[in-house]
Amino acid sequence: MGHRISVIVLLLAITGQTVLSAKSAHIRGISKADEALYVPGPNGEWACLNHPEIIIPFSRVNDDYCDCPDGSDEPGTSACENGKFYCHNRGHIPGVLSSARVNDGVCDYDVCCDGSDEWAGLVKCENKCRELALEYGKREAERRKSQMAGWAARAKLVTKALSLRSALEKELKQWEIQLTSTQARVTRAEEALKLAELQSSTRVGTKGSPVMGRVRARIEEYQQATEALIDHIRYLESKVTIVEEIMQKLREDYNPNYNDEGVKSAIKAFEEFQGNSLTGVDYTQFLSKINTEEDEELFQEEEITFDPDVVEYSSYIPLQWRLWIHEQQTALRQFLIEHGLLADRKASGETANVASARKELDAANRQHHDLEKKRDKVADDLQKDFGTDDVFRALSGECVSMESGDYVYEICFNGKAAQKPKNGGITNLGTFDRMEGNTLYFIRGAKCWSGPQRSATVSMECGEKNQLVSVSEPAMCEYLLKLITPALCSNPETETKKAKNEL
Ligand code: MAN
Repeated sequence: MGHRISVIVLLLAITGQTVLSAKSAHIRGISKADEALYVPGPNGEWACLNHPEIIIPFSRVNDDYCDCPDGSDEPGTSACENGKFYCHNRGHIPGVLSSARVNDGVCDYDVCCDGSDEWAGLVKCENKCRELALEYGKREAERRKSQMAGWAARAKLVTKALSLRSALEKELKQWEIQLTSTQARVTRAEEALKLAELQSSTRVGTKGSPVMGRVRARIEEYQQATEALIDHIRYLESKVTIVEEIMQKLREDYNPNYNDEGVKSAIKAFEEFQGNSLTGVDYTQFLSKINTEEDEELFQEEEITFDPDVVEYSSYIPLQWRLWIHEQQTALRQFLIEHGLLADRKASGETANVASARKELDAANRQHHDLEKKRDKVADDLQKDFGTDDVFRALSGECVSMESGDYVYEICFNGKAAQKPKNGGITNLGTFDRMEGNTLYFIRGAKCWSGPQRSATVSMECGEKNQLVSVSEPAMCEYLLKLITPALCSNPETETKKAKNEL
């Protein structure tokens, strides 16, 4: 190839034409903008564009020999593997071709409609830019038309999404209002139950309750201890009497002429003891009070009831206070029950009032929870990501399908994806899980025989109407679908402006 080009260059030189001129930088294979980069230095030198340390004579640009590692010295030939050839394609859109396709005997109209890539003459490539530009123009017009239609369809979806959202917001408000009244019903029912419990709590402590049993046992213990003490006192009294008699006898019989100091001081102390006027408590008066029969009668009482006047004090104080007192009582009772000091009355059954108050509270709670569920469902829906402008909310529940091979594939927005064999049946390809960018994910479908659960990924782009355009199964039971939808169309006007600004 290099040899062939050199011959052409030589021939052109002989005919008096200069291929490369240091002044007019008409370099083959570069854009007008890049011409400024291909100007020789004062001594006719030139530096590789991405390797300024490599300096070559400017005459070696496009000499069909690759000098620069970045291929920048050969934009118009195929000498550098990594070179790029720019075709101007006047009247159409310029293109950039890989150097290897320059002068390879093939007209690369897909990139160079002007045929400039085959300048060596191996093949004659006529300029097709006019014709291609016309086709392109038509296609572009169609694309734009469809983009406009898509954009208009999207606007309708956005309006629909907006009204769906506001309907949901209204519904949410309704649930909230109803919830305040069910909450009030619950509160009323709770208070009524507390009151009923309060009223029923005026009857406490039965004969058989543990506290009474314990009191009775303690009283018996005290009785026994008192009786034992009395026995002991009587024993000590008899001993004192014996000692007094001995001392009395000694006092009467002793011989005062004996100078026995021990006997004398004992007699003296005895006389002082006898002269002592201190008297003890008459414990015998308590003996009459220990009457076990009377105690027994006391315990015969079936129930101990509070004095109604005392209990009814509660009707004179505000309800909140009553409830507070009731709570304290309940807590105390609970404490006593837990410590085995009081029988748990629940087991013995509730009064009819308490039972019906409890029934009403249960019903109120049920109604409240049902409403809460409904409210949460709407609130969750409002929180969901339905894409920019909430647009996919409008498509929620809508299904799109296409035939492919033995199946019809179907996806339902915000619902399920399915594979329906033409000969009947349906295979679940997953339930909508999330939207990430322009992709929908359906997961946890029917289990694949000796494989994973089926799942489907739907990649989307703008289109006039919802349409599945392709389906594949890149891995077993993992499906990839392509969908066009107006939901993803953007405003063509803004697009054009953006494109113009970028240019
Ligand atoms: C069915 C279809 C196929 C899938 C196989 C796996 O035939 O769902 O798409 O590959 O099952 O066994």
